[in-house]
Amino acid sequence: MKLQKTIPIWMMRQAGRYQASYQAIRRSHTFEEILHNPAVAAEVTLNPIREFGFDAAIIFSDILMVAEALGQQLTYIEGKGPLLAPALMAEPSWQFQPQDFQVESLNCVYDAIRQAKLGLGETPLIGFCGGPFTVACYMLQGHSGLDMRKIRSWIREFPEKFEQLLDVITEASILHMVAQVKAGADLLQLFESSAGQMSAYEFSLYGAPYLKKIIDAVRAQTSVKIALFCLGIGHVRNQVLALSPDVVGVDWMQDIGGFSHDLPSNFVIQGNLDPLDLFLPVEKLGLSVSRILDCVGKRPGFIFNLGHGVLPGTPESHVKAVVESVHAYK
Ligand code: 1CP
Repeated sequence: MKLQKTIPIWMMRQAGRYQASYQAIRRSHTFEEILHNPAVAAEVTLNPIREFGFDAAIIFSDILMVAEALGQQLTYIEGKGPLLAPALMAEPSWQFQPQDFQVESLNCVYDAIRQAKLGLGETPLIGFCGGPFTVACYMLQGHSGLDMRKIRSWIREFPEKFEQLLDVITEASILHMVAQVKAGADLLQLFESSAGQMSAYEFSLYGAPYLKKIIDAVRAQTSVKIALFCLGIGHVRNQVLALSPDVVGVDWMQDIGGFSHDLPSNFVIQGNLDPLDLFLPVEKLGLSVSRILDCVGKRPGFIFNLGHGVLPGTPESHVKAVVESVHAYK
């Protein structure tokens, strides 16, 4: 791994729709084709490193690949987002067992990791999966724009069924994370993007125990560092720390200085530029970057990132400007 003289920076969703190179590839490949084609997925993974000089790559894949491997059909509807069919809320008779997940069904991801590694040299590659709660919400509703009132009402009606679903996703995620490491992933990240949609109590039932199971099982089988990103970490911060991830993702809503002050130094912090700030004029964007660096730039291990993913339409020149100013920080 690269010896870091500057603050490392990568961006969640750094490969995607804001890039001209990604748009060009999408003119000849659907999203699903890229997910299943290791050579193209590897290319898409490498492009942000070549174009912007990020310090880590994240494998081009999706958290919903686990749902697909469990038997739902994943399609991407232009202008709408991902679709999983059949939606579990509409299919009361579904039953999943852990043995429904065959890790080989995600070989395309592991092959993409192997191919991406060949082009990365010293730059580390991040493997990932979704938090079980987040993946389960998509599986239940079947499409993006989660209606959490509806989903949470369903969970209240069928808590045991929901726990059974979380168990199956958790077991699949453990196998998937370990397989990504075996294929060459240097670090892992868990994306619990719906954490902020749960009460602290719901997180203690449906978030923390399953995330813990994944972190503990992956730790028992590999030695890679694990980052945990919870969108809306504020009200569940202590529960997240109790899971002892190596790296704590801080979302864009949080006061990163306050976070750093409260967090023991054995936790590495990652975050938390507001993705919307990337649309600001470059000078103002620079102020947002400095505000973060002034708070946590000297914290050992700090990793600069966004507080959620890069948005479509983000100017590429602004992404480049952020990478350069983080690397220039002394
Ligand atoms: O070509 C296209 O238009 C497809 C858009 C797209 C892309 C580029 C989707 C559909 N997924 C991805 C790739 C992706 N998704 C990556 C790898 C690329 C990278 O990070 O550089 C990763 C890590 C994800 C993770 C992901 N997918 C999350 C967790 C992170 C987050 O943003 O909160 C979630 C919630 C998804 C579901 C999903 N897949 C795609 C979209 C548009 C969404 C979000 C749907 C929604 O907003 O509800």
